[in-house]
Amino acid sequence: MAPTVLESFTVHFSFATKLIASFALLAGAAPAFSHIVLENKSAPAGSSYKAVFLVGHGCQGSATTGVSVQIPTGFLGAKPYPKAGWTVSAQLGKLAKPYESHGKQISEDVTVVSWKAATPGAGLPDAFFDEFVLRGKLPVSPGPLWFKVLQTCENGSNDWSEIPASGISTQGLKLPAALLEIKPAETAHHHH
Ligand SMILES: [Cu+2]
Repeated sequence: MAPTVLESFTVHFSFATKLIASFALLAGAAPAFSHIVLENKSAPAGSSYKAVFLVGHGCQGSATTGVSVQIPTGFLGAKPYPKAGWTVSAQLGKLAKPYESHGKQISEDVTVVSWKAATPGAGLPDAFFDEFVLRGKLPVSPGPLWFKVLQTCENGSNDWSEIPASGISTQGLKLPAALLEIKPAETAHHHH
């Protein structure tokens, strides 16, 4: 028996609403995907963390030739992941608050990690996407941790360093820093 008008209307209506919902989702997610953000946006306090910075576009269409990450206070022993075709550097700096590691007093640590396209033309075209990775130890206290990232391009640059005055929403910020939410150690597991 042919479906009644109501049945066929309901089918079409629910399909239409699903379509709109997925567009809204995609539209909502687009900025998050396109800015320089962290792949894993939350992690347990005090844990070892692999920071994967996703670079979704260049500077107004120009290819990315440099990515430089300011290591936030409290992120310890940062080590970059080398990348073929790029030179990588880890700049040491004096720590405001020295810490103890394996019985040794650490007063200097990595404060800036940079990747630079090794040859002209080796940059990341705007049409492509890539990841820049470093690893380190997270602070023991929960809360937001902001990574300021300077993206240099063949033409121009983007300084992803805006941090909201309060809270963690980057809504309305043009060049937000990359956010990592540090969760209290015991609760982190429930969010997988
Ligand atoms: Cu963007």
